[in-house]
Amino acid sequence: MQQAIHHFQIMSQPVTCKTFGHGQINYTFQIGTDSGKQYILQRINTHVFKKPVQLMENVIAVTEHIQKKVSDDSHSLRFVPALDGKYYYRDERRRFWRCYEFVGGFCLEAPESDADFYESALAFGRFQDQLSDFPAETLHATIPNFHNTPDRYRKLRIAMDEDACDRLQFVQKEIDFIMEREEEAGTIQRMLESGELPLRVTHNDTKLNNVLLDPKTRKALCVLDLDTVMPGSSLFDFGDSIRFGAATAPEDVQELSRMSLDLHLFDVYTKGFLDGCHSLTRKEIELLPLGAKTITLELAVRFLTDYLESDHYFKTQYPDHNLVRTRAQLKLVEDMESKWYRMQKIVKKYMEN
Ligand code: GN1
Ligand code: MG
Repeated sequence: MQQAIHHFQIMSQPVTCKTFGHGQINYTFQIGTDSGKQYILQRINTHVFKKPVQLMENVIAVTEHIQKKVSDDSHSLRFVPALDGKYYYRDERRRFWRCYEFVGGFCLEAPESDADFYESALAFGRFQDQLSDFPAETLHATIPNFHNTPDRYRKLRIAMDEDACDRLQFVQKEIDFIMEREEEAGTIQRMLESGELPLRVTHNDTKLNNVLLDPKTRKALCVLDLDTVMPGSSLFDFGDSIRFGAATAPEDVQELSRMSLDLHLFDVYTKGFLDGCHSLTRKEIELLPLGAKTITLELAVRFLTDYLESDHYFKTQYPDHNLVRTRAQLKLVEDMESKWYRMQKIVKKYMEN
């Protein structure tokens, strides 16, 4: 890694290097230099991201677009070119590196206050807003059909037909629940296809820990981890933050009575997201609750598919882990349904402001 940094156009001498953050996929290092300037050096996990050149094309196009819109350098990522001018360096072992300027800041694993959650909403809302005039169709789909919910149902049906490890017998209740909601679950995808909803640039990993916060003010600086940036619906970015951050229990909680939607946090996030993003259409705002419900149901479908296919996609810690996750997500869907009217009321409140 000390070798890799020398292949980037940094103007000063590297003097320190330590690991940075808690990323599960890429390998991330913070580099200090003799001028005081700091950099982040990352090695991309090419088992997960099989087309790293396309991935970097997406990331660079998106960050350059954002840079034109912000006045402060710390409000967007700034990648450093390699010596050959490309925004990556491939070492002799074909490992794939990239580098960006580090302006300081920290990330949180869980919100410590409403204000933290609000800041993450603001950051993801702004991200959506800054990219509202970006031609989404020019981006590569780094994972095709990632949030195509009907396609996720199709894959579940294949897994049911194959029933590779004889687990179908244990999940009839879950399958019934999922199938009863199939029609509604396809709504957003159908509206994207018909043009009723705009295709936008979406982040696809809108968890709190992907927001860089200012150490002094705790205000959001910018959004990190742009590896899954792809064309998609704003509703799913909103929805995934709710699914993860406004739930009262972890996504793999066993005790289902602990899992519900925290309406207060839903309110906080909705306000932040809309404060940050003024370019959503009326239809998109109206459908925010459906975004939260659909992405939660879709993830349940993905967990259940993986369970039936003997757990090859998501990392599992015990044999029924994916089934436990499925049930927790379905419980959250059920709870959203029971709070549907109140979710819509919250959204309406901000729509009229
Ligand atoms: C995966 O690895 P992580 O936690 O960033 C998954 C997401 C799921 C999430 C559920 C590329 O994300 O879509 O919501 O697990 N990412 C990919 O825990 O499949
Ligand atoms: Mg991630």
